[in-house]
Amino acid sequence: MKINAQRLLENLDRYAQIGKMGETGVERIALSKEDQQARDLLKSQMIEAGLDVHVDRMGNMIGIRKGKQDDKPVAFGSHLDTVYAGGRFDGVLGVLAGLELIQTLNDNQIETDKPLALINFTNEEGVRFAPDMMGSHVYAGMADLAEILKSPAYDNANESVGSCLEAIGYAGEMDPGAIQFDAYYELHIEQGPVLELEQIDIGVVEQVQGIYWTRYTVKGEANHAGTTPVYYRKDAGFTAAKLQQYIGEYCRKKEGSVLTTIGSIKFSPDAINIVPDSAMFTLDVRSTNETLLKKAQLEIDEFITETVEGDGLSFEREEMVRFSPVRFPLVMTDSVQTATKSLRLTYKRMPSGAGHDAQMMAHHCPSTMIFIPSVRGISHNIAEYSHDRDVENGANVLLQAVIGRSGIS
Ligand code: HGY
Ligand code: MN
Ligand code: MN
Repeated sequence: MKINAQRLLENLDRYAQIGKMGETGVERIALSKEDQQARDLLKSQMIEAGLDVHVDRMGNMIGIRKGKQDDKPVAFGSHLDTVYAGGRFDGVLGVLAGLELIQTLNDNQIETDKPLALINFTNEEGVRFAPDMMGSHVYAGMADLAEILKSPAYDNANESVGSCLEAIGYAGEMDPGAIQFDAYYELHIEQGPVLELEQIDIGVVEQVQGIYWTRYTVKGEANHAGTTPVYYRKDAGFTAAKLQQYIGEYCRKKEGSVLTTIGSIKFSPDAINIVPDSAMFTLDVRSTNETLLKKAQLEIDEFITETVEGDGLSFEREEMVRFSPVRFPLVMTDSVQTATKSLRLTYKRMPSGAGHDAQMMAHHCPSTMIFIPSVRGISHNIAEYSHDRDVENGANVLLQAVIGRSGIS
């Protein structure tokens, strides 16, 4: 039994129109009206595929397909939201390949032993509301729902996760975590260059990097760019530049064992002729090794304190995310490997550099991921692309892994 590749590719095209940016890009920020449109389309397709649709208080969407046994469902899915100026595969591939899996079983009138669950998790990207992997984080019981619903948008303190969920009509009734899953599979693009460079069909994902997100605000004193002598300046921008230099060099010295990124920096008052009085920047630190992750965070914080105070300035520090590295259980990674070999596809056991909902679901049930190659390793970019044959291969591996786990008797 194979999936209907044409139907899946057409569906990917359909969702790529929702939040379309340029020729190939998609911008569908969590809890935006574009997210709402994609959710509405998914809900109608879930109902059409005969699923019982549940929406929990985090806005996570869960479509249940009954099985012969009244057992914990085998779950699979990912997320429909994207980053700013994102691509047409990140997240949505896992959700639509999951829908295609259901449609293929329907076409073949097959009822699995265990029930199945297709999931769209809320706000995986975390680009407007922290933390990322928000919906799965709460579903796995790792964060307090009330607290998360109060999370304000980075760009508008008057908008919260809760108020936006209400506004788009996805503030559900079910408590997150109410449905206990047997296992969770996530098909996703690799978002890196490895599979393409090594000409390998499938990534069997063994572990996911830990992620620390921290926001710093260096505080100086606004002053006139033309009248203020350098010795008199408290230039938050100049001090922040020293920190950027250190942080950029830090990961270049670690040869990939630790990655450090400043993805956003904002000066205020942000004017050409004013010495900035504040420089706010975000720090993203990642490693598969929790000791290295903690050490990097510590060393960077020490440097920030020393440099800012040495320049006579001060700073604020806000911890946004502290996710540990996760290793998936052998029973799950082997099930993906078996499914891949049954389809005569090549595979590589590998880590994930990106965070994913599976990283959170690993705290709820046995979980794992399936990667397909990303062209030129590009992602979080409108040029993100994966070939049709890789999309088809990934969806067929997902189908075989899930029916292997759920059983067909
Ligand atoms: O940040 C990440 O790794 C994911 O794309 N949210
Ligand atoms: Mn993703
Ligand atoms: Mn992403």
